[in-house]
Amino acid sequence: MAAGGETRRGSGTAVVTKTETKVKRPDLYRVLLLNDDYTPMEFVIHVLERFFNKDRDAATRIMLHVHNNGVGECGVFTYEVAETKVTQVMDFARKHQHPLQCIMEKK
Ligand code: TYC
Repeated sequence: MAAGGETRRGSGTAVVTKTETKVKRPDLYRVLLLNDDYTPMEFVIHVLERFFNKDRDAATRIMLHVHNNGVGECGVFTYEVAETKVTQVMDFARKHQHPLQCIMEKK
């Protein structure tokens, strides 16, 4: 019982109420990078290091996976964090005039 209340009654009895505590796991979203023919491999590795905190090895593996398979996962986040990552990557790619695409999808 997380919270309760007691209502006194005239006859000396009481009604005890209970508030249920429900755990709600947040919805999770995958952030994905899409392959294209023009964005330099080195730029994609840098994006993965800078915005997804990957070390050089992990960043290189993910970049090559995207290059070879067309799409790959950078990380899994709650909605607001995923949205922020997508915006950061898209702004950074646009600033450097690369066509790199970053999207999110519900898990
Ligand atoms: N295919 C790109 C190239 O050959 C590299 C690349 C990898 C681009 C991953 C985008 O999400 C990407 N230069």
